[in-house]
Amino acid sequence: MKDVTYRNILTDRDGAIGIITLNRPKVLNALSHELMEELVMALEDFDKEDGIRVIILTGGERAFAAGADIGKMSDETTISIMLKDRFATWDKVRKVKKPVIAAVSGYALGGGCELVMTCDIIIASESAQFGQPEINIGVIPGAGGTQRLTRAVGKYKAMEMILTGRPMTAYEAHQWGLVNKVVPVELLLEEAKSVAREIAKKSPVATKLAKEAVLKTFDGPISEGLEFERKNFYMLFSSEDQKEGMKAFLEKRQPTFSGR
Ligand code: DAK
Repeated sequence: MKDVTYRNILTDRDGAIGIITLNRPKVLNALSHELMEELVMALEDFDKEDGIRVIILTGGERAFAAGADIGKMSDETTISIMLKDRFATWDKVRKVKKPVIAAVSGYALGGGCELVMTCDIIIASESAQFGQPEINIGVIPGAGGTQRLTRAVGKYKAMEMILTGRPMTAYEAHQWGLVNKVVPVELLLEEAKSVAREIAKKSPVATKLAKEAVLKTFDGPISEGLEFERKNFYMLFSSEDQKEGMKAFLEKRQPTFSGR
């Protein structure tokens, strides 16, 4: 299959493995809409390509992704963000049928952590950090964080992370069941490939159906939860605290929240 030229991601192949690397290092791979559209295009292409059995999604050494692009979100209102319906692109990530392995180094925060959690297996380097810091900028997770993190680590740890905004180290994430394995940074991609190669030897139809069946354990109820989370996320764009929180981040100062 002919590769498209992307501006925000890189794609590569290694035998039956399709590799996608998020590539906006200057902003720690902040997930702009353009990046997400390219990511979905690459995922869908690998999903269709016969020779590819497993997909690896990775980022840079310093950051997998530090979240959605705050600069592009700070002026949104409840209605403007709702009408743009950017979640439609995010929804396509979880429609990929082939197994997707996340190989995570550095920051996986906010939307970055949410993107990781849409993957099927998570391999982390020792430097990885997982967190939902949206509360620090006056909003809440909007791309599945309240639902998937809670299912992965349980109510109490999820509450702590979502309410304090404090991230977990790779080892904590492993201990809490969010990541499958922690490896030294230089072995990250190799470890992800080794798991991918093992899966690639299995029947491709069986792996797809196995993935679909495992996801069924939360697809029904999770869609209601995602809808609920999304409405609350949109609603916060009517608050002064969202404006103040995002503005403060962009101006590199501490926010002052008024509760309005
Ligand atoms: N957005 C935009 N730029 C970002 C960014 C982000 N999320 N994170 C980092 N950057 C930029 C910084 O502004 C800085 O740019 P310059 O000043 O160099 O131009 C550059 O990346 C390097 O960052 P720092 O200088 O801050 O680096 P440090 O090592 O000091 O700190 C950090 C690293 C990761 C602790 C810090 O950058 C940080 O706190 N970043 C923000 C983390 C965060 O709050 N993430 C959650 C964002 S909200 C949606 C889908 C998803 C979402 C929302 C909507 N829809 C489909 C509608 C998700 C929301 C979020 O993720």
